[in-house]
Amino acid sequence: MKTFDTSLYFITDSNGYDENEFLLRVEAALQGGVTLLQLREKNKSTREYIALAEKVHVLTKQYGVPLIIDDRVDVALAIDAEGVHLGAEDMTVAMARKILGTDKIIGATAKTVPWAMDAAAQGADYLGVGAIYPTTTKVKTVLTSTDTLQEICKAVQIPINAIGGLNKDNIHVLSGIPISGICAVSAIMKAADPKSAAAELKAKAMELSLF
Ligand code: TZP
Ligand code: MG
Repeated sequence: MKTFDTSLYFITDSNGYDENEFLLRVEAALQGGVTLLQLREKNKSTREYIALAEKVHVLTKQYGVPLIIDDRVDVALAIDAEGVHLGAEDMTVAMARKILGTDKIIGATAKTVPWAMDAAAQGADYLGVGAIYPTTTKVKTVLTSTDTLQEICKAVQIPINAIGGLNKDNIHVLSGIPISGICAVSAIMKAADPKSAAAELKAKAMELSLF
């Protein structure tokens, strides 16, 4: 049975950390209450991606948090991750669904209403919409307005998460938009203490009744 909670969706970035420090930060974030975790690696070989994913999966399973693999359906299958996240340059959602079946979580990136509707029609389980703010994370993206985010929420029925430059001091701009959660890389990954950063971000979202 596929159950997932996108409310505090932590996306990792291992750049600048040795493996031990990276895994410690991932575990701290899990202790801080992240509800969904994406392993996002852009420069690793397939074998390295799988090796790291296996280690991260051991941790996520301990905390009962589903693990989503960025870009790579094969890596997700190889380690029996709970899902995959696909962008415009990745395999289509429909093709991934055919390969992964109905039990795996498939997320997609969407920056416009037509794009969101198309991903939902192809069988996506959730959408990441942004970047809401400029981001310091290495990514090919453009800004998405909160108006567009609002329109996407109206247009599709699957959970929608906001992403891009989000932190506890700016998520108030999302108030009143029926998102299901927020995605964060730097606000958690690069925090002095990822555990408290995750917990504080969650507390702020709750205080603002964002979802
Ligand atoms: N897609 C749109 S913005 C982004 C991705 C992967 C990066 C978000 O990172 P941060 O550090 O939370 O701004
Ligand atoms: Mg991608």
